[in-house]
Amino acid sequence: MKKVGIVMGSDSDLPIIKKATDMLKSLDMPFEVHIYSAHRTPVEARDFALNAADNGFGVLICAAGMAAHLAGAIAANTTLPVIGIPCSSSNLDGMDALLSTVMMPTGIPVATVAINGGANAALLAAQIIALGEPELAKKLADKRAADAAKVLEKDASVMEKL
Ligand code: RP5
Repeated sequence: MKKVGIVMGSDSDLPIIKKATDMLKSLDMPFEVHIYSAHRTPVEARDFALNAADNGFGVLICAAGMAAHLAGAIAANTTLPVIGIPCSSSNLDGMDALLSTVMMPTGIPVATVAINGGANAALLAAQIIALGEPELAKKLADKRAADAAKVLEKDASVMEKL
């Protein structure tokens, strides 16, 4: 199975990345995590992106806050799908990173999830990889069914709480 590559701009983004890695672990998916910044280590970020396909990655997840250019900078150097997580690491609560990540120019797409949306970034990565992995596709379908059953369980007892 192709690996998911995860890059965060700073170790201060770790709590958001943990939500992604927990989800990937629950799906038994291979992944690799790095700290490369579009601003502080642009050469390493570029090299990682340029070599990602040859290094066995199938999807890349990039998390960054503030003037978040990481996902776009990575996407500029690979045709692998790139998922951006805007992080709420500033006084603007992630709105800065959301706009920086989502407003990509035509030709260099970044699939942007919610602010701090680590778990959904992992799920989207899994759905992409699952296109060529029937076992993983089944796990994702089972998870959807289990999540729906939990909601319906709550529905069945909600009136008792009122
Ligand atoms: C971004 O700036 C990082 O992704 C992080 O979210 C934010 C703040 O970084 P630190 O100053 O905490 O290293 O590049």
